[in-house]
Formats: sequence, structure tokens, C-alpha cells
Amino acid sequence: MTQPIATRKADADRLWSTLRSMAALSEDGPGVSRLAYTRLERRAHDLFGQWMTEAGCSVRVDPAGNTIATRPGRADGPAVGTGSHLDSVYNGGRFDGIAGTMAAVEVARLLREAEVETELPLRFVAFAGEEGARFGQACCGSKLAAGLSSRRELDERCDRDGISLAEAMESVGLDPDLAASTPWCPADWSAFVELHVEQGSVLDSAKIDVGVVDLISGSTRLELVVTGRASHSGGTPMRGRADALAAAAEAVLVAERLALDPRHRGTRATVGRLTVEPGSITTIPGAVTFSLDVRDIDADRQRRAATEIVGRMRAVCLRRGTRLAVRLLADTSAVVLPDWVRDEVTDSANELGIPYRVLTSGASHDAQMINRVTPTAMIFVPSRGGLSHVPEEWTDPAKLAVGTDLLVASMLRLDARAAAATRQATTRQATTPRAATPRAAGTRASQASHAGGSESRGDQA
Ligand code: HGY
Ligand code: MN
Ligand code: MN
Repeated sequence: MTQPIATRKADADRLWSTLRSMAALSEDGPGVSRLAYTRLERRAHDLFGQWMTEAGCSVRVDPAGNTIATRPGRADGPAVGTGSHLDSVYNGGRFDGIAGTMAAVEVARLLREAEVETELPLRFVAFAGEEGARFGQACCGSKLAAGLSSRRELDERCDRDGISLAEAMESVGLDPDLAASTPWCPADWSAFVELHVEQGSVLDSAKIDVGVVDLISGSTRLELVVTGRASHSGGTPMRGRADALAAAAEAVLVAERLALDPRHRGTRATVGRLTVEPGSITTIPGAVTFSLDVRDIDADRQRRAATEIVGRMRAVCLRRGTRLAVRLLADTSAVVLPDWVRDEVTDSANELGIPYRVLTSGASHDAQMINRVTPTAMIFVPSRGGLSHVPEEWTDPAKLAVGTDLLVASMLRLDARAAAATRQATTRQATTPRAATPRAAGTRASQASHAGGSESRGDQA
């Protein structure tokens, strides 16, 4: 006899110990360092795959390195998915990405214990290479799954040691050619829900347990190189220097000043990495390389801000007798998540009596890319003090469990909805008189529009 799932709660202690086991997979040093497309990231995927196999799923790794666990339903058909990423930034926190993948493990475990049979399959995903920390570009694995990344891009994106994304993929046994040419098939999915830590302070300050995301910010990421004239720090008079670091320092403040301007409310500009050459105490810096990350919930304002910042930086460098070179690392637009999937999540929260807040995400997420494959929603759990991408990142175990309760309830509602839509589509097909002229072979994707539902509630079953 299976219990009604809405009363099934996540096992908070089990979820917490699973998360700690995964977080322990890290390089030495403060916080968690498990970089994109490293052996360590693959070990994390192997552990995720092992847990999902034990939870009764069949597991495979797609050509991009995403690990996909499938739990069969009563019938075959488009699956409701969930998951997040297992890589981290350098010296990051224990929750970014892991919270959502461990919540997925807990959902599979509690469904197995409750002997719940879903109508259609469920899929649990650990994405590869979500963080842009190593290669500059975020969401590598989910971007490939969405068919949005070219083979050339995999060769062009390099880490700080000059290793390309393609070489890193090959070093862990993946084939970049195959990865760039094997997107996910929309017909295999009906909806996706990613659980993630908020990485901001809205929920924590409002003391609300869960957030439901309506919009995910975009980001324009650049690499800038200021070239001046290196020379002796003692023998060179102050006047007439072409000090690359002094120019870069003024340029960094240009970015901050623009983002603080009320006309750019919502724009966030950050210089997160800066290297100086030759980096000697007694030599005037000859060259400085730094990153610029411009985020916004408004794609036009984001790109206008990036263009304006670069223009103002060029003027600073010219005035200081230095040169500025700019390289685009990644450019992603903000994404509005479909309201009908979000409504399923908020309806589930109401049913479970979980207070929630609808909010935007300043951080980027795999959900942004997967929404191009299938309609997607995001559940946030609070980040203490809004901190993330640092060792101090923290989410309360009880709050992670509440988010997981909401995740499983939402997935089951979406499963029932997809099954009803599939049944309706089958009935419609059976009762529609055959067209006289031969029809072009419908792509599998066209069935997805019936089975998976479209973007607006109006078209939903
Ligand atoms: O950088 C981000 O926004 C995300 O944490 N990958
Ligand atoms: Mn993340
Ligand atoms: Mn992150």
C-alpha cells in the first residue's frame, strides 16, 4: 500500500549525510574545489550514478558528461526531470549545485521506499561543467544538451593553464565532437525542475523557506588585457609612465561606477580575476589581464552596460598611454521561465502549506539552458547571509529538506499532467480522420508539443 506522496517527507538526516559525502570530494584547500571536466568531477558523477543505481534507476552518461538516471514509470513517454551540477568554483561552497543533485537522490530514494509508481518515467540529472570559473563559459554540459554549443567553442574556451574545454573533456574520456553534436531530444522530456541554493539574501532576510524562480539573469563575460610599458620602478619617473595596473585599477572602478548608476538598477558588474605581468615588486606592470562579468535580468540593458563599460575603459587606457584588448568569453541572455511549470510548483507549495516567495535569480543556472529543451522551473532554498561561491556558503539542513518535499510533490504533479496530456494526444490522434494527402513524417519533437505541454497555460491539458 503506497502512502499518498504528498505526505511523504524527505529524510532530512539521510539527505544531509549524502550531501556531506559528496561535498567531501574536493581538492585540498578552503571550501570545495571540484572543477569542470576534471577527474574529481567525474568521481562525483560516478558516486551520483552509484546512488541512483541503488535507488532503482538505470544510469547513463551523455556525450557532454551529464549523468542521467532514469526511473521507469507505468508507461514509457516524456519524463519529468530534476537535477543540478556537481562541479564547483575554486574554493567554493558545499551547496552550490550539490543541493539540487542530492535533493534528486533523495527524491529517487523516497519514491522507492514509498513504492510510488509514476505514470511516466522520471529522470535525475547531474550536469557537467556548470561553473564558468575554469573556462569562463557557464553551463557547458547543459548548453551542449540544449544544442547551443559548437565544437569550435569547445576549442576556444581555455582555462588559466591554456587547456581548452575540448582537451579537458578528452582528458576525462569524453568525445568533444560527439558532445557538440548530440543534443537532448525534447520529445524525451515533459518538464524539468531544478532545486538550487538562492546564492542571494532574499529568502534568508525574509525568513521564507523556499523560493520559486520566475526569471534567471543573463551574463556577458569578457576577458580584457591592458598593455602598458614595463620598466624599472626606481629609474622611471612618474610622469610619462604607461602603468598597466594603474590603468586597469581605474578601469575596474569604471565598471563598478556604471553598475551603481540608478539608470543601471539590476545590472551587476564584477571583476573577479586579475593577473599582473611581470608581477615583480621592482617593475612597473607591463600587462594586466582581468575578467569582467556583467549580469542583468534585462538582456538589452546587460549588453548596453557591457558595451558602455568597455568604451569607458578604452578611454581610460588611451589617456594613460596603454592599450586595451577585449575577448568575449560567454554571452547568455536572461530567461523568463514558463509560468505554467512555475504554477505547478507554487500549487504544490500551497498544497503542502509551505510559504514561498517568487523571485528572480541573479546567478545563472543549468535550468536556463534546459528550458530550451523542455519547460523548466526552479526551486530555491535559502543561503545564509546570501553568501555563495565561498567556503562560508550554508543552507540549513531542515530547509533543504523542505525544498526537497516541494520538489517531489511538484514532480508528481507534473508527471500526472504530462500523462493526461499524452493520453489526450493519443485520443486526439485516434479520433482524427486520416488526412487524404500523405503527411510529412512528424518529427518526434512535434509529439513533444502535445505530450510535454507548451509554454502557456492556455495550451495545457
Ligand atoms: O556563476 C553563476 O552564476 C553560477 O553559480 N554558475
Ligand atoms: Mn550553481
Ligand atoms: Mn555557482
